Amino acid sequence: MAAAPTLAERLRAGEKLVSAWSGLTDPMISEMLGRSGFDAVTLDMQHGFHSTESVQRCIGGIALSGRPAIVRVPVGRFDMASRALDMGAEAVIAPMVNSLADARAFAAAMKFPPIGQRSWGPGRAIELSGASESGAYLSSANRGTLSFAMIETREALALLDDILAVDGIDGVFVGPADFSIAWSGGADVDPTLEDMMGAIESIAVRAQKSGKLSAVFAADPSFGRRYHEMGFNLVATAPDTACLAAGAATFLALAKK
Ligand code: 3PY
Ligand code: MG
Repeated sequence: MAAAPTLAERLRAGEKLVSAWSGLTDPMISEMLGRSGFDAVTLDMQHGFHSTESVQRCIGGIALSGRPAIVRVPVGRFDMASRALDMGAEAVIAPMVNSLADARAFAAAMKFPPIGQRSWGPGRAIELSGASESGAYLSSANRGTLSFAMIETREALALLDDILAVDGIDGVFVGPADFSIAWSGGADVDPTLEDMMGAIESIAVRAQKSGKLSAVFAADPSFGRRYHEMGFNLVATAPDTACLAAGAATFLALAKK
């Protein structure tokens, strides 16, 4: 039986995918998100509660659901980016990449030589990826795993083409909440701010022109289709906390009806 296509293969083939978003640290929760039909599950270490240990455990839960895991590391934690790959993540998102130095450091942590300086130790990743042996993993990992640099400030937007040109950066990931704070000069936080949607669309268009991928967080899930139509390859939505709250409220309302 042919192996299922990886996240990288599906995105590069032009599929429009949707990832769920996990901030809660129990592996059953991330497994359930994977079983709900999302194309991937993202574990958030920046604002969610995930730790090194919970990422390690939750990647196992997500693997049980047959889905790929993505990890968002905390700001500047490029060491954790390598560890997330070692633990079997298929993609890593680095927040607040606001300089070329950040982008290069992230790429270096994510890619083995000659592109970067990732250090060898992917035991768990080899098991989960189904690679037959070390050499097979080494030769496929640089292309098979994805690095997404977050664009969520005006500095990052100004540097977009340079960030996209960094060897080892596979794509960019827009954070519309932080972007709205930057866009409004600190006056507002509104990830659906209409006034900035043209700028957000231009990020997807420029990524595509440079042959790289683009992704975006949709706080409002009804933006999913719109973002895909703008050209984004991947939309992340459905935080587990919001799913739980919305599901519980629905049950309660129905029980009282
Ligand atoms: C943002 O919208 O700023 C994000 O980082 C999404 O999680
Ligand atoms: Mg952000």
